[in-house]
Amino acid sequence: MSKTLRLILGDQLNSQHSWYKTIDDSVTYVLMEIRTETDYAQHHIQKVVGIFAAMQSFATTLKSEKHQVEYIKLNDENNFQSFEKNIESLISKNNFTHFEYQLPDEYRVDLMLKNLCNSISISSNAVDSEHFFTSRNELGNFFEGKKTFLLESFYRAMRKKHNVLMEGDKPLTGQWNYDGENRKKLPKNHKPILPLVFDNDVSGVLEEIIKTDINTIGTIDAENFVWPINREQSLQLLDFFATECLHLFGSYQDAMTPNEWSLYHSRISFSMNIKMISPQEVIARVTEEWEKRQNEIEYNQLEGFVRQIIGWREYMRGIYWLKMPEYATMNYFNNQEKLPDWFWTGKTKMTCMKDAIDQSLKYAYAHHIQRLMITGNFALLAGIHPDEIDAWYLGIYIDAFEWVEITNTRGMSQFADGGIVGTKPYVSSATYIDKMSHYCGSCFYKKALKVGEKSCPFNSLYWNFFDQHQEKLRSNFRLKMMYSIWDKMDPMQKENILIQADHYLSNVENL
Ligand code: FAD
Ligand code: DLZ
Repeated sequence: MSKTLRLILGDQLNSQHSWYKTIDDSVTYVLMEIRTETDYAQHHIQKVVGIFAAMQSFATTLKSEKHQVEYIKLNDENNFQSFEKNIESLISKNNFTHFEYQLPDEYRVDLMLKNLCNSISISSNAVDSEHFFTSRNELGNFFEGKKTFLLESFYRAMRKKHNVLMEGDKPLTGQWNYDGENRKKLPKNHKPILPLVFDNDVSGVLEEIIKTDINTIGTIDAENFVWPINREQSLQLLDFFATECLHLFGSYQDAMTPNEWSLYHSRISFSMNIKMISPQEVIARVTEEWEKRQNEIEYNQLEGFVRQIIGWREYMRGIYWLKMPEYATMNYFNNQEKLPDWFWTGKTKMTCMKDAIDQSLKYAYAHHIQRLMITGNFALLAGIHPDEIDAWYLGIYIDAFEWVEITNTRGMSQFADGGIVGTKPYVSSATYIDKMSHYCGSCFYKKALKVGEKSCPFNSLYWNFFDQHQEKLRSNFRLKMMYSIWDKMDPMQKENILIQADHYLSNVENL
């Protein structure tokens, strides 16, 4: 009799997958909590707990639908703590005749599964995960023969191909992109909507993790776990976003303010990345809401959001599969410094950095501009080695999976890919941070000062960055204005700025 074993990875909790359309007693699904996955990064405790809780919930759903499920728990005696060893053991114990898996999103796991299939004695095959709009190679094919990989051209092609916000072959409203309208600061007395949070009791999951020596970061309230752990909650969060946040999403997408951790962002990246909901569902839900409430929801809010999902998210995945494994070693500026210890504690006098790090430790979440223009900006200005920065981002965020983490971190944020993802490095002085946030007013450092012990470190480090990397950056058309300002600056002032930057870089642990 033929017997099939199907592997479900922790980020493949897609109940809508065609695998589950038929109940078949000859098919067994396996999910496993294992040390290779808990230990390849120092994950935030909420990430490990969230993934385990979602895996357990998914297994329960499958069982209730009468699928055969094998769930290997972290501390089970028969857990060999790796995909390969557990699968080999199951095959020999249960006489499976065929092995199947869904294409994983991570290069490391893809390679491991291919090797495993070559080494086992039974037949095997991989199927699509039926989640993304694009296949792994689609972006590579789209840009074939091109030297640059412009998001905008990919985004437009995606809109056309999937008929999203289109009127025939023209963009709805006649304009493709409303990014220019999406850069507002939050008005001083504006009170953002309170985020929808869940109160999942995941203390049982946490207890099992505590029994081990798994090294995690951050804190957790396990009796009131705020993140969605199943499809139903994920859909609720999406609904909350559509009804309560979408109308201001674009406007305040780049805004930052102390103690408000998510503003009008959707916080659905975790649900999407572990596939509890699909990007197609997300697009359909927000479009439906806009169609119903066009008098309340401006089109730029919708377009800004759709661009993140069908544009950036698919684009990053495509770049990942096109450029791995080389991508993981790129270091365009040859940065070598160590990440300051306070990245792990939040103990810094810079209010913006403290706020972004503190909330990351508390919620395993920071929104895009905090990741890009606060922590990422500082790390690049301070010349931190991209490996160190990747390790931090891959660990700390609940939504962090290498395909979308590394392309955002090494690519968009650190320009370590030399300009594959971005056309210029995302760096800024205090001017930008102050323009988009309410951080600077309460800061120990002074946003207007470039030198002196109270000068904002972002200011001198910003000019130091351009000075240091002239050879690589001066010819970049988009940086022409910055170099022209730097060139015209009084030589004495320039020297003082560079001395100040040098001082800060030598004392980076004490900032
Ligand atoms: P929203 O602001 O509500 O956006 C909606 C959705 O759009 C997100 O859920 C996400 O799926 C998608 N999206 C938006 N921007 C991007 C982007 N640049 N790349 C890919 N998808 C995007 N995103 C991750 O999912 N995992 C990561 O590990 C990750 N690491 C990042 C590291 C750095 C340094 C930076 C600058 C960005 C990173 N991002 C990552 C992208 C982005 O910051 C997050 O997707 C977003 O903050 C998640 O919160 P949200 O769901 O509230 O997003
Ligand atoms: C991130 C993660 C963690 C912490 N633990 C597990 C696990 O125990 N079992 C599992 O199947 N998946 C886990 N994951 C998610 C995987 O790392 C992810 O599925 C692969 O990296 C492929 O993207």
